[in-house]
Amino acid sequence: MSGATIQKTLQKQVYQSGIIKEKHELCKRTSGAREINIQQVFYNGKELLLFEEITRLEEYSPARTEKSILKKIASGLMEQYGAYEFIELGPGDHSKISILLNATKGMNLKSVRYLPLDISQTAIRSSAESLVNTFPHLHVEGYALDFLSQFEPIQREPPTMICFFGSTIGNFEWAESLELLRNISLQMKKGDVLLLGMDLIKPEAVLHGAYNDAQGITAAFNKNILNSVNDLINSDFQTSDFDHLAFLNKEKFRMEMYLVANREVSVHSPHFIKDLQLKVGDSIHTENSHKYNSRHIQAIVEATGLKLNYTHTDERGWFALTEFQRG
Ligand code: AVJ
Repeated sequence: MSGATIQKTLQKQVYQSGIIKEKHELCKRTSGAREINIQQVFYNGKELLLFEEITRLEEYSPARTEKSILKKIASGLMEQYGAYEFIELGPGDHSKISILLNATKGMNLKSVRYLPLDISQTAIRSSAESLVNTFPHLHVEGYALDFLSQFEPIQREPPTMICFFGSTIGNFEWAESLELLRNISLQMKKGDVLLLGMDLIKPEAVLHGAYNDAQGITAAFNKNILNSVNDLINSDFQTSDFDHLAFLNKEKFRMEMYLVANREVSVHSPHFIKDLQLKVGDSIHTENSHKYNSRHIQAIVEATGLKLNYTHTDERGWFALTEFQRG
C-alpha cells in the first residue's frame, strides 16, 4: 500500500467526521527503514490529561517557566496596552489566562472579555464555568473550533490581546508556523497585540531530559497517539509494540518524537486497503517540538510585518514570551 493512499483515506475520514479535525499525515519514505508520519496537532481528552501530567514533571520546565514570566509581566501588559479583550488560541486549561485576568482585578473595569478558541468543547465549557466564578466582571465567549481557522468574523473591539501560549507553535514545521503566524497577523487590527510563548534553544541534556522523563510520562503521551489513531480509523495498533524515541535534531532546531516498532507489527484498519506491515526498527514520526532563538523571532517579524515590542525571558533564557503588535 502506498503512503499516499493512506493519507487520502485518512483525510476523507477526518473531514467526514467533522468534529475531529485532527491533522494526520501518513507517508512512506523511499529508502532505508520505513518511516510513517502521524503528527497530531490537537489535544483532546486523554492527551490533554497526559500533557498536564508532563507539565508537572521536574524535567519539563516550559509550562512552569512561561507562567513565572507571565506573573512578572501581567500587570505591566495591562497598563501598557489597555487591551481587555483576550483571544486565546488552544488554551487547554485556563491557568495562563487566569494570570492575566488576575492583573485586571484591581482595575475597576466595566467588562473584560475572554474568547477561547479550542478544539475541545468540554475544556472550554469547564474553563468558562470556573473563570466566571472567579472573575465576576468577565464575559467568556468560547469557540469550539481549531485555531487554524479564521477568527476575523468574531465581533470584537480592538485592541485585543491574542494569546498563543505554551510554545504550541513549536509543533508546526518552521515554514508552516510562519504561515500560521502570518495568517494570524492578517486578522489583527491596528493596536492588537500577539503574545506568543516560545520555548528557546537550551542545552541538549536539558532538552533530552524534558522529552525522556524518568517516570515515562512523555513515553505514555507519545504512545497514546496510537490510541487516538485507533479511535479515528478503527485500527488495532498496540502501544506495547512500540518504544518511545525522542532526540534533538540540531539542524532543524527541534526535538523529534517517534514510536519505534520493537517487533514485527501488522496493523489492520477498514480504512487501509491492505494491512500495514512494520518490521523491527520501522518508526512512526509522531511529533516535532521546535526550539527558537532570536533569529527565529526576527524571521517572524519579517514574515508577519508585526512590530516586536519586547521579548520577555527567564534568568536562564529558556523560554520567551514575545510581544508583537500591529502598527
Ligand atoms: C504542548 C507542544 C508545547 O512540544 O513541549 C511535551 C508537547 N510533547 N512533551 C512540547 C509535548 C511531549 C509540548 N507542546
